Amino acid sequence: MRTFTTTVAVAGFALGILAATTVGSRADDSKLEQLKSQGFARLAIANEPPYTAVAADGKVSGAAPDVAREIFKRLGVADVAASISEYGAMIPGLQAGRFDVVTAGLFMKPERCAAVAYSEPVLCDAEAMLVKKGNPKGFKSYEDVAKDTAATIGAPGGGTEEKLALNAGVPRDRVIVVPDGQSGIKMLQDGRIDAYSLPVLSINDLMKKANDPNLEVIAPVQGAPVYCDGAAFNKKDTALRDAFDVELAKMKKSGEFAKIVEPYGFSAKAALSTTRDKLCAAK
Ligand code: 6CS
Repeated sequence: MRTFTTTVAVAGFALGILAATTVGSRADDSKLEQLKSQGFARLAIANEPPYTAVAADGKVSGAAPDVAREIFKRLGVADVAASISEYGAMIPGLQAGRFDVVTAGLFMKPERCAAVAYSEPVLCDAEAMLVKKGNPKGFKSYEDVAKDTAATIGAPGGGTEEKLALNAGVPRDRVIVVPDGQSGIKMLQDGRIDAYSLPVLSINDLMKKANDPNLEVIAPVQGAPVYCDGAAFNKKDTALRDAFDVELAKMKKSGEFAKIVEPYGFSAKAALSTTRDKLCAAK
């Protein structure tokens, strides 16, 4: 009886897997079909130029959305619609179905790679700090901020720089969550933080716009890795991610990828020189 039961159980189990796989792959493929009929893909962005930007008229630009818009167009999805999110809310929002993809410079790290389905690399960058002119506290690394018991550092909530500062030993109460670039500049100018940390290209963009001779850029932050982002998809949408990667690879090969990202200051070569697997395995 037991054999019979086992046999039935095994058969049932195998049928179940087959059905799930079929349904899964059908569901997987239908995500692209759903976006095609929807007419747009919902992007999560942070509005942090040159990675992502929303103009006063609502127009979305920045290297990550521009690459995504072009790839979705090639996949038959006519346009993209973006909503602004804090970095720390992007993955939960993606998992909850509030976005179809995160295209925001969300850097690949093992814990994020476990939570989403990343495309191959798109935008790479080192880390920077904005400080008062003359760098009065002599910051070169996140460890330097940790050692100075009175120092505070601003960083995006749930962002890489917040994590780097905490991991370097800066206590939680000295890592200040900063909602956006303009607030970071203001908090630094008012002396409410001693440093503001973002990736190099974001800090340079803010510095140029602030046009304040009393500020200084420290870049790269010593000891911090060069990170790369990818477009981040829900783990159940790997067929859509794979289709995205096919078009991304073609654009990298043809030079069209470089034509989009390099005017923003990003190096196409940096993205071509690494892979998702390498970045997701990095310690
Ligand atoms: O991936 C991140 O967490 C970081 N990426 C960018 C583009 N800006 C700040 C953020 O912390």
